Amino acid sequence: MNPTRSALLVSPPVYDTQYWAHWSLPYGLLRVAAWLQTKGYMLKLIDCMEANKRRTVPRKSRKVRKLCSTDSYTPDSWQGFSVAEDEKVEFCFGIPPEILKKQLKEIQKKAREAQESLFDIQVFPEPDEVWISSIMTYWWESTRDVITECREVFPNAVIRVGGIYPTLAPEHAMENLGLQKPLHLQGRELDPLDPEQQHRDIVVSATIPDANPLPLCLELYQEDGAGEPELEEGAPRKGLPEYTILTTSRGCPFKCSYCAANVLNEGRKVWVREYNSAYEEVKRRFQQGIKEFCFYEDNLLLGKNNFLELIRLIAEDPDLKGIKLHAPEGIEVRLLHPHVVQLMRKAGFGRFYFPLETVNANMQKKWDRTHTNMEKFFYALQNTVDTGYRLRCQDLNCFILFGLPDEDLQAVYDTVVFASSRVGSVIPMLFTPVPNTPIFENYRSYIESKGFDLQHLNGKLLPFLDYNRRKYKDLSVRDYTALESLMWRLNAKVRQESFDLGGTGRVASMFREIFVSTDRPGMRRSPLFLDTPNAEVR
Ligand code: B12
Repeated sequence: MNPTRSALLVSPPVYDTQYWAHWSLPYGLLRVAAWLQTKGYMLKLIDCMEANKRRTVPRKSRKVRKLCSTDSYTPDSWQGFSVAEDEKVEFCFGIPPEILKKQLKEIQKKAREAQESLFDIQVFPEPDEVWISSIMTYWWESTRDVITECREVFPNAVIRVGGIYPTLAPEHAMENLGLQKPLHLQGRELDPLDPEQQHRDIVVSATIPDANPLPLCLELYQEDGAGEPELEEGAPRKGLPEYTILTTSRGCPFKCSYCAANVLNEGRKVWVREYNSAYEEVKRRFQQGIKEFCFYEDNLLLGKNNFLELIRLIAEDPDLKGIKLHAPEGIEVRLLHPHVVQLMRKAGFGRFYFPLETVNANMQKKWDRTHTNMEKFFYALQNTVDTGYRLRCQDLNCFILFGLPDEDLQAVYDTVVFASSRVGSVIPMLFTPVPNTPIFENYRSYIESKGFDLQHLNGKLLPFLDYNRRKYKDLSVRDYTALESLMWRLNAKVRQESFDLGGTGRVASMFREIFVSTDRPGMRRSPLFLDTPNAEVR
């Protein structure tokens, strides 16, 4: 018989130039927690990215990174410091490692006090294991720093690292995280009760199949408030987050050249979570005061019938009145048929995000986006408008992808102008090359020639700027800043009701200046250097 094991779960901070904390629950780890509970584990969570009521996280300047480069430095003082045009400040978002260390020591102190106490008090002990979820590959350094701190405070604990980074770059994780002779296992091979595994550090790739259908263990946030009455009517029970994440399907049969879905899910198969179990989770959480549910999936509508059954149950349930559903990841336009959109509206989806990405058919083809085209985009748009979503408001939004190697900058401008004339907001997505994807492999020699490690391959650091200079000789950071700025200016129409291209307003004249002043978009004369407004930044 195995004695009860204890595991400390950690969601690391994020080192990045920007972070969007609106939906940042570590839902993979919370699902793993539910699974470990079925194995009898005693658990404690430290979520370094836990957001406040305004859904933001604290940030602290960390270093200055030069764009498209491996160079970085820390200024003597941040007071009055401003970056050069080709630099960005990298922040530590969330709880920084040095504060985490204090929290770990506090856990240790309480555990030791409890051990020495004559009374039998239930306190989380010094953990046997530390389980760390690691998401973006270019955030790997904070995982390393969390491991360093955990190791220092709990030298006897073994460490498990899982999530997207260890799935897409397992060799990198094995070598760079400071683990001790780690095992590398697939999620399906992981057995927490196996004595052999219990004594080793482990890097885990891919998902843990038995964990995937489980509800998130949000109770780990409740430690100090569990069982207390509700604070105000309808508010989540003390300690519970205001929203939760649902994953009702995984995987995608398509193989867009920049996407890692096939690697994350070990192939092109689509897995669905049975709709009744998701419905039960929604009902239970709603009764506890959680009103917002966000779907994070590889391709939401692929498990169509299952998804439709779930939202039909939600739409028809009078007890779920007032529920808000979100899908901030982008929905495949091909599958947005009229009955699907109608049901989604009835169930509580307030906004749509279309992954338009580009209007250029050649680029679509080059990225192997075989399942989408402009006709399908118009189809989805029409269906949402017919269902009552408003065209010119933030009801309908589009992602635009740019910063890719060999991109056609004219096509990016065309896409921005086109999308902005059709939907409420255009959301700039600076391209991030993801290890283990076809695009990454195609440009590997350039990436290696620059000496880039994973942290340099963050889209916001423009890793392909130098590459694209082969085509646009005088391309500069300024051109990308201008492009992003243009998108925000065009989005201003959502807040200011309308944007008249021929108007005398600042946005309109800036816009004309760009288009009139250049015959190609890698233009030099852009004056668009205003602060970007506080909007969604991905
Ligand atoms: C949610 C999401 C987003 C959100 C992020 C929200 C946020 N605030 O963090 C939004 C929409 C903003 C977003 C944006 C982007 N994203 Co994104 N996104 C995702 C998505 C759908 C889920 C990520 C996530 O949190 N997963 C949680 C995981 C870990 O949970 P899980 O799968 O249930 O976990 C299982 C296993 O991993 C394992 N496990 C998990 N943790 C642990 C821990 C231990 C110890 C163990 C043993 C096991 C384990 O067990 C679990 C149960 O089986 C993934 C695709 C995907 N399917 O994962 C893409 C993905 C991570 N995104 C990606 C990209 C490229 C981007 C963008 C950079 C797009 C761009 N511009 O090019 C942007 C930039 C984001 C940024 N802030 O820098 C890429 C990869 C990026 C990378 N290099 O790592 C992915 C993989 C998409 C893809 N298919 O290629 N994204």
